[in-house]
Amino acid sequence: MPYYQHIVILTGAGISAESGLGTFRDVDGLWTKYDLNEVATPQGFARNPEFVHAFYNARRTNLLEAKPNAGHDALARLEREVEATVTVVTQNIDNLHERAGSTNVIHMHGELLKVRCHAAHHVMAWEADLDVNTPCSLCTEEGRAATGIPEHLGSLRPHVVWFGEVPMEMDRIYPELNTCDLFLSIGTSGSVYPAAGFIEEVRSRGRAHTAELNLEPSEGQSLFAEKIYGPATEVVPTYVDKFVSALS
Ligand code: BJW
Repeated sequence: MPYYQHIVILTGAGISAESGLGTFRDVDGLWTKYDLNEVATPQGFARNPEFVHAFYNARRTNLLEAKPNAGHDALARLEREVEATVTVVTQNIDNLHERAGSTNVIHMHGELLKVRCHAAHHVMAWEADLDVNTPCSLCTEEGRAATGIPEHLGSLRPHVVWFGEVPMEMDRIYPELNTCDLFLSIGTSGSVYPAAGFIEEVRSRGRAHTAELNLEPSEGQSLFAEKIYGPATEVVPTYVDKFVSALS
């Protein structure tokens, strides 16, 4: 196993599936039960905010009951036990990487346990249910009035990235992709951009080893040098074990 200095790990819903959080595009995934245009677009939220709040309230409750699994634990172990810089770029809005012990996590699609207001974009931690009447406790009356959007005066929305919105922290993510020497993609179908394009970004530099660990081949599988298929709770710990023991 070569010596790596900078490891970037892209994760998706598949790493949290065995913690009981639903994926999106699998046979029983969230997008088979919900129309993504209704619950994961700004237009859907504008049309029916109560419905979107109910969708995220249920997922928040589910997350509060969930626990990190052996896949999350293994990535935290990797960060602890190798000398390399390990960055997890996650598309997931859950906090299971952090709860497993990973300390360098970038949430490109936001965080389920945060909300923000429409008026001043205050972001705050949030574990309770949310509804259209929940006001932003940080907004002043002037701030609310300044939005010019009467129906959104200081009201709150989930701090997540919907289709058509710009993902978060891209200015931190691209430098990571451009300087890593190992890129792992774990538990993602590779069907949502810009994350689906990260493998090409990494390959364009031509210096990083690339590996996909997933239940099944993703849409971008042909672009990865190494492919390992199986449940995240099995393949990720095995991969990390080999990695860590080769270094010791
Ligand atoms: C297991 C497993 C187990 C199962 N073990 N594995 C054409 C080209 C380029 C872009 C576009 C385009 N057409 C449209 C776009 C834009 C659009 C897009 O990509 N659309 C596609 C449908 C084509 N993208 C956007 O709008 C994004 N914004 C954007 O592009 O802004 C422009 C911009 C970019 C950059 C800089 C400046 C400007 C925003 C995308 C927002 C996505 N939001 C969601 C919801 C977030 C909140 C929430 O969670 O509710 O993010 S949608 C949903 O999909 C969620 C996920 O993060 C994301 C990815 O899903 P993921 O994680 O891959 O899950 P699945 O279910 O798809 O796959 C799970 C995988 O796990 C499977 O492969 C299983 O096999 C596997 N698995 N069990 C291991 N036990």
